[in-house]
Amino acid sequence: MEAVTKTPEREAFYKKIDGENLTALWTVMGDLITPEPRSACRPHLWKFEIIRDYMTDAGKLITAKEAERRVLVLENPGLRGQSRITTSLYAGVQMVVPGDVAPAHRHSQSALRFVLEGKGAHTAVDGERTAMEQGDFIITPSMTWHDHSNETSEPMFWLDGLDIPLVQFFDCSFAEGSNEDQQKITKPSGDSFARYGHNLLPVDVKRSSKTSPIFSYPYAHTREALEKAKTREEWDACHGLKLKFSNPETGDFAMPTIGTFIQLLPKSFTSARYRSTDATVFCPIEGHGRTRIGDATFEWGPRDLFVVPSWRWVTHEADMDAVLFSFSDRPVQQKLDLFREDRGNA
Ligand code: 1HN
Repeated sequence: MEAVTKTPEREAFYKKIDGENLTALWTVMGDLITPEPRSACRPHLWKFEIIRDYMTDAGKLITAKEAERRVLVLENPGLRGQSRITTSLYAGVQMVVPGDVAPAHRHSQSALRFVLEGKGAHTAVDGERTAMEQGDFIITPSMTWHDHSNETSEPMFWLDGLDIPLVQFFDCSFAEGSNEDQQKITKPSGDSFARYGHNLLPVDVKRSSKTSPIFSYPYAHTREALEKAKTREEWDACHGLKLKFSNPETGDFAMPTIGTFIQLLPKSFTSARYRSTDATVFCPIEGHGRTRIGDATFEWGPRDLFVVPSWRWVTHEADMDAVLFSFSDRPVQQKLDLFREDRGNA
């Protein structure tokens, strides 16, 4: 869309209507309706080792209880001050040290955890406690009570992903704290997986939640699925082998607002270029490699975090078998008929 020429009469008119909270569409239309996504979100990589060191400093400054959540927010360099890693999503790295209790609360924002380091700390969701291990993907559905604790002797680190900017956009944030630091445990550990994790569903029970009834997807299972699939050597040119975490009740994404994925890039694989409208946060958990985003190249290893903005060309390269967790707002875009992808010619 062409920019409209300025004339003194037009400028005077704009100034006059401005006082009445009016704007002439023809002065702003080109910024509203762009031929392609034009995002302020920038590609970026955070080294886990650097975050880990700062988190250790944070551990000396504040307890999880006082902080409520001891988290360093990953702020996209193009979106500073907004607690956003992409335009629609929030990400942070959380540390829970031995003896910590991150007190129970609940909110309308949905959260995911992807465990980066440590073994055996617990999160409780909706009356069920689960032990966390590296590579586990754990869901905290909207409005479910959740608290975290660490009774082990090692600090625990995980990636938090939340739909905070989406909820902010729709102005539907609700939150409350609890009088009890830790919620009452009403179900045995592993209950949600035992009920829903075996390709069987209760025949007559209708749940109303759009979030998967499984709240922990243990890495042991995820890794096995990838390893079994690897023997088939059916590599996708753009993604290697990429799977989505799914809700067994619907076959849809595990969470209504955030799509979560796990991906194996085999040793020496270089992907064909790919772009999509869902800006994506990646977290490698095994292996080393590099990702090219537009004309920037990011070298990554286990637990590093990087972000690919909407509609930027991406290629991945793995030096050894690599496993990458990722998440984006794809479920929302697909439901609104907005999602678009481009596989180059692959
Ligand atoms: C939250 O509830 C958690 O429960 C982590 O661990 C990060 C960031 C903003 C708002 C709520 C958690 C959060 C959060």
